[in-house]
Amino acid sequence: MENCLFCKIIAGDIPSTKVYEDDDVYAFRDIAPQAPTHVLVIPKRHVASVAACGELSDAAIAACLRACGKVAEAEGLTVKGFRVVSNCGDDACQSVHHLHFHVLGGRKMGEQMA
Ligand code: DGP
Repeated sequence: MENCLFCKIIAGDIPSTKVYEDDDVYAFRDIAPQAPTHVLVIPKRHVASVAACGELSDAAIAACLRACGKVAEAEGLTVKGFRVVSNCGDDACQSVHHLHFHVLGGRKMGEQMA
């Protein structure tokens, strides 16, 4: 989608540090990491958020979640654990309106999720 930051990253118009890619998914390091490992997993097809997941195929949604697990495995997070977060809308402070899953790990997370 025009004027979408993450669509530009997928297209290579804005540089990113790629961690994983397949037909449906692109994953790259967050520019402002909030944990020792902080990777963003995004569908290549533009949808705004989890609330718009109905616009994605079941296969594409599954590919995103599968990719979160693959990234966590590749980053060595599966032994001690990791967190997957998707902010959706203003109350959740979503700042980029292209569905994305934060994969966070490498340290003990806070017990509070919000
Ligand atoms: P959220 O607040 O949930 O919408 O998360 C958006 C994330 O996107 C935030 O953690 C910072 C990250 N981000 C914003 N701009 C860029 C960028 O140009 N490159 C990369 N790699 N990450 C970005």
